[in-house]
Amino acid sequence: MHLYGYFPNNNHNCFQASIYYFCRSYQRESMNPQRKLMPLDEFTIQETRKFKAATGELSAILRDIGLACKIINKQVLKAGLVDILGQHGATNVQGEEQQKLDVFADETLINVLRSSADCAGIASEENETFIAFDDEFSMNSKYVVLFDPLDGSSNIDVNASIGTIFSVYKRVSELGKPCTEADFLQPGNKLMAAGYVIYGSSTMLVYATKLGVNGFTLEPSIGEFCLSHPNMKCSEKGKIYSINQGNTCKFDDNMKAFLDHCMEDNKEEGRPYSHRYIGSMVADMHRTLLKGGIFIYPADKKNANGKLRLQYECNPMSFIIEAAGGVSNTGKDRILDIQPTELHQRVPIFIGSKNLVEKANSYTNA
Ligand code: AHM
Repeated sequence: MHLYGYFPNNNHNCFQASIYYFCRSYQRESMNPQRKLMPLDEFTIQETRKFKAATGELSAILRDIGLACKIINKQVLKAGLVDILGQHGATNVQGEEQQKLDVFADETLINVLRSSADCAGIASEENETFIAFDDEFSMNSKYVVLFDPLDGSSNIDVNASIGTIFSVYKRVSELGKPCTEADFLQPGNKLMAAGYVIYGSSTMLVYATKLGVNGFTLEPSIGEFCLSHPNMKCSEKGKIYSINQGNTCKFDDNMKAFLDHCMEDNKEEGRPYSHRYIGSMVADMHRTLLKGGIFIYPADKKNANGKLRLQYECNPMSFIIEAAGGVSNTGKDRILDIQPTELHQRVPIFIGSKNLVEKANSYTNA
């Protein structure tokens, strides 16, 4: 197309022409009243209408989580500018150093959910025990929320993507009373919804229910998460493996044999596979969901149960990946069928495209 024709005088250079053309088309798009943006809230309300008995409480919780994550996002974006980076000085229940943004994210989610009328209590990776909200509205709420407020926080200082992971259970304790630990120790197969927010080159909220997985990109000009990735599917056949390969010396022989398989030259099977590892589960899982592949955090000689937490990381991600057609297990057992016995328990995880998880399992179960 000859862009010069768009200008009153024909002596602009190509760069100016591209900018002009971009602005014109952006203006046309954004001012077009026919253009339909589907905000998160509207989408969840429409989904709720598919169930006769639905009360809208789950939609309200997703809206609250979305709101808290927009506040966290604002702070994550500012992190390089203000003195908010670095260690907070305290350690969490896993003995890890907390960073200031972890604390901010944790408090933001707790405060937003506490003041909403739809959440009976929360459990957070950053806190030793759960919190039961004891006001009248909360005690009559059906749902509890679990979250890892800022996963992959060691990546904050290097400006790599980090995220918030959340999950929602229907409580099993009596309504009208404070929620109990049993509400938070339910297996993943009882989840009502789970999702994550990735704070990356754009900010996205991805959440799953049994109806499927949908992704929403934060549109900064209106401050809304808008549907951008409807009905997400995890490819059945992946070609990317994601693991902290620096730990190989601690892996058992079966695990090492699977890694050798990934690195082997085999043209018919498209190997060697590509290796990608950010060290931020949300970022590694987001890529796995969009492009296929396998993410592994296995048991090793030092950690018999791996590193990642069942309730805050593995269950929500497994629920999302299974809802998108993928597979998730410990190398042997389905993650979602594990009965948790404690709030902060860890499990090994093999998660992603069917072909790769099954192949890895053929090694781990050999
Ligand atoms: P965090 O809770 O301290 O952020 O740790 C969780 C993170 C995950 O996001 C990531 O997959 C994993 O730890 C990386 O661990 P490693 O550095 O051992 O590879």
